[in-house]
Amino acid sequence: MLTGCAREKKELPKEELLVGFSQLGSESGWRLSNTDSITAAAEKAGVHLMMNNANQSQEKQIKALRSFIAYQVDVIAFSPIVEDGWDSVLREAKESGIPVIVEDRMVNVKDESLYATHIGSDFYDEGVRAGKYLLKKLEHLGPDVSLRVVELAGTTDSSPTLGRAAGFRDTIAGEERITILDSIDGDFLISRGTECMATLLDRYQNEIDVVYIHNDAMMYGALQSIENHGLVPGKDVIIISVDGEQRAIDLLKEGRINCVVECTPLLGDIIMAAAADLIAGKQLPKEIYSREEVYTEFDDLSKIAARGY
Ligand code: GYE
Repeated sequence: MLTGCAREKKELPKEELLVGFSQLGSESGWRLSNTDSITAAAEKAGVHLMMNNANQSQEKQIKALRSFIAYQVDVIAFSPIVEDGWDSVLREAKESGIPVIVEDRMVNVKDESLYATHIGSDFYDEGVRAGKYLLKKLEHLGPDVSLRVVELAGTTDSSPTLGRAAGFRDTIAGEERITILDSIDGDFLISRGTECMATLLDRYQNEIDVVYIHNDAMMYGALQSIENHGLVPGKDVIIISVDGEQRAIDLLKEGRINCVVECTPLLGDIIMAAAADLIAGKQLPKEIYSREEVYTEFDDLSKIAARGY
């Protein structure tokens, strides 16, 4: 059946590369910028893009990947909503000879040959950067201070949540004056940021010194609840966020948050270049990490360039 509509890949000019991209959803500004970056890069590179948005459903993502396989795209790229559960569909892609680029989030598969490369951020390292900032802050606050932390985590079992949580914990582990009181799954959503922060403030009243938030969207939401509670963000409560959207950098400059760990969504060009390389038969590194910074209240913030997201 399928051979009837098979595309004669070898005869296609390079600019007619067909990439199927499965985006996991639209949960945050970061995600929208990631989608835009990929669309714009495809257009620039003359790549035909088949794009599907799974609206936060792994089932829909798997369906999208299967439809790309049936269509015999040249390359599949996708940002997996969670780490587990991809072995079968990736095996199907491999058996069909379609190389797969894992974009942004990571997969947990038994057989590494099921994907060609992962292009995105080192989430563990992002957690380490957040932890290092907090150790420095503690040092500035003096020897008599101890800090109680609550965490607004992202989607359970997603790789940014796992990495950001682990890197942070490992970094502060040796410091007895820092305690994590609680952690709630806010699903990377602004609305959940508001809700979860309100819950935590009710639960712990004025015991919270630090909020470690896994993305900017939840941070925007949390700020509302902190202010509604009569607290001054950035002063009464130390706030650490991840992503580094322009709006977060502006809040940092205003002193309303204290630290932003950078995580770039602008992956489009590198994805398109990798797709072309794979079709040309080149071997890519298994991990291609973005180079990223951390911005804190201790830095000269006037030098930060416009973010572009
Ligand atoms: O931090 C968050 C988004 O997977 C790195 O997902 C991404 C995360 C990002 O919704 O804002």
